[in-house]
Amino acid sequence: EESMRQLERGIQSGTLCFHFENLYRRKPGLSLNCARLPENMDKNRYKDVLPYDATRVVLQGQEDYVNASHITVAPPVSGVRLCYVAAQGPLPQTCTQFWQTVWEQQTHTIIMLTTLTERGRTKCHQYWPHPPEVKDYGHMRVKCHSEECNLAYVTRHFTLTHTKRGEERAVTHLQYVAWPDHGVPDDPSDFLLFVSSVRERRKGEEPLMVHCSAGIGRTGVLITMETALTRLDKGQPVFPLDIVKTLRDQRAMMVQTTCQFQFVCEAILQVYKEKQEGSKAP
Ligand code: PTR
Ligand code: PTR
Repeated sequence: EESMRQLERGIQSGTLCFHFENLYRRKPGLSLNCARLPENMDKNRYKDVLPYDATRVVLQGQEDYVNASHITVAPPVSGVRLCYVAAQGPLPQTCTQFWQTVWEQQTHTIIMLTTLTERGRTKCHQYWPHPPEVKDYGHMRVKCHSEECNLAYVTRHFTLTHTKRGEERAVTHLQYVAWPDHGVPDDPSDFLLFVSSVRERRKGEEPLMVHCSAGIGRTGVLITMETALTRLDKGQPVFPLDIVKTLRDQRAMMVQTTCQFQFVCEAILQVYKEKQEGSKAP
């Protein structure tokens, strides 16, 4: 595969990382006005990580702001689009908006890529109750039924009830715990296993909710990885830099550091090579 040979050369020569560093972090010409309104500033965890007006998730009702962006990746030939909502880790004062987003965007899966604290600093508010408790966030009632851990991630099962409408839905929570911000996952194989369990949750074009602390670094890596694996499965060429550009056109700064980009590129190549070995085996 030509794109994989290019990828390997690009990693070895360092040109891929060079181009990554020269890619714009924010698409020129896109405004951030709603995120910057005085009444919305305390809904942003980081003052420098804001959604574009063009792709922000607009909530129903008067207060329509949440720090979250719609992300859509075009399908490979004969596939469906990959849809996501990329969000910041909720703050104590934005848990209601977070659950409202889950409800209104009709997502049944939340992917969390951060722990609640890292090196003594808060990265995300715990926006769910401990099992078997129930907690209300505005009109959203969340019940946590179960919590199971394996080596790299925690799976939780929630029931989300819209108390005004009396409707309920099952939501699954997958939390990857071995990945500090600005860094890369501790173990690429664990991470790849996690990405495959994420992929198993896909139902057509239903969006997955993905968040970390800022909703750009680790969230960008996960989306780039799932996109690349989906293309590899379909035998389509994979150009990681193009994927990152597509993401940054929808949410600024997706894939935050050069190390993260290098990590994704190497992981893609590793998967490709394992597939090749697999198909050569008798
Ligand atoms: N601080 C981030 C970065 O370095 O890319 C994002 C950012 C970039 C934020 C530019 C604001 C920027 O400028 P302005 O507020 O003038 O649009
Ligand atoms: N201003 C913050 C910082 O640079 O620390 C913003 C920030 C925080 C950016 C975390 C990225 C972060 O990582 P992630 O998107 O993976 O949570």
